[in-house]
Amino acid sequence: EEHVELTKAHYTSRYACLRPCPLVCPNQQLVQQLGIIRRSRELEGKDVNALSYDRTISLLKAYPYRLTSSKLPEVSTLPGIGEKMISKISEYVKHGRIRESETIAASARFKSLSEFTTIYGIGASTARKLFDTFGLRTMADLEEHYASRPASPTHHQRGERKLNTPAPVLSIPAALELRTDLDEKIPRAEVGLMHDIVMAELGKLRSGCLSTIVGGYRRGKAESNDVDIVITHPTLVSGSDQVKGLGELLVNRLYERGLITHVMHLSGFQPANALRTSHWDTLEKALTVFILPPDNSRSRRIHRRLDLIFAAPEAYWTAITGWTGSKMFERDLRLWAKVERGLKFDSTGITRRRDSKPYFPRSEKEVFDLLGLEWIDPTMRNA
Ligand code: DCP
Ligand code: MG
Repeated sequence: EEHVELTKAHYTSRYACLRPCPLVCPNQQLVQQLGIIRRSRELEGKDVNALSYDRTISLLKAYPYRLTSSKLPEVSTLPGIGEKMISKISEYVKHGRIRESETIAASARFKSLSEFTTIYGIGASTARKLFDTFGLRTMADLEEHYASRPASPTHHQRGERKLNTPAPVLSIPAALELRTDLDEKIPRAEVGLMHDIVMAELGKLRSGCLSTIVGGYRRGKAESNDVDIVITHPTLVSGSDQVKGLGELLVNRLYERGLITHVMHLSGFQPANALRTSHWDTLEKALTVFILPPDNSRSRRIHRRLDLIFAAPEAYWTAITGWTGSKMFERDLRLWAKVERGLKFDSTGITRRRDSKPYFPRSEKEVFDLLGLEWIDPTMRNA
């Protein structure tokens, strides 16, 4: 792999996919404080403002120097950092804290909304409704609320085509029951173990499958919130239902073996309200709850979130690139491809916009080459 010398052109680029960015940056504390404001904007439904915090945070994460007052002029010239952001950053540089972040973090509303949205199936708008309309404040309130009403499908499930699996759908009450498990981060070793167990089961159904663990794990995170695995087989015919078939076969096998306990979503279904820029693509995927097999060495078995993404061989490398993240890296990868290269990038492939000519990269390096991007190692895609 080629080594990229970091220059000013890298960290001042307007595209996150041109900015090598480590997991932990020299201004981590500032990034964390701005992250609280960003999260609050998101919880309050102010998505446009949340995105401008996202962009600022992403630029700061790639900024390679510790921020002091002498660096403020340079930071002010970073692309897309507006005056409001500069004043927050200056406040931090001067006082070591941001007043608004502290106020938000201490507010009861922020605490409740943050807690509610940790439950799978409860998004920001549902959380606000639970807080404002139903007056709920705590997890105990939430439990009582959902105990007294029939399990209604979460918004991902509405309108979805029928799941071809007997695995139960994870309802909000079920997600509430599993919350202490699902809140727990997954250490790298367990991510690897989960992958090996899943692939061993798949190997019994079909030999010769290929897989890559993607998401935060691939970017080097010490612990993950879920496990994301991209899977293909060299003989799968794209456009047929072979890819979906392989996915259902695996999910049903894992369910029969007691390794998958719930499924949230299966198939290439796209929620009607999915943002154009979100990671929803038309790849076949199964969003599931997984549990390791009983083992004498483990005193407690923890339910884990497991996402399985199935791709035809032509889409394998774009699926890997598209699911490695970070979110901002992916967002700007699509934007770069479109604006600067006249190409459409998503996890299912690369096409030329003017005539829809498809490209079939055979490695991740080829994905970068096709998009005209300098190679960035996955561990430096934490923009
Ligand atoms: N993704 C995306 N856009 C989104 C959400 C996800 O492009 N809105 C892509 C990039 C992510 C990958 O999918 O890295 C996996 O998403 P996760 O939510 O699993 O996030 P991570 O794996 O990065 O972190 P973690 O699972 O530890 O929270
Ligand atoms: Mg993940």
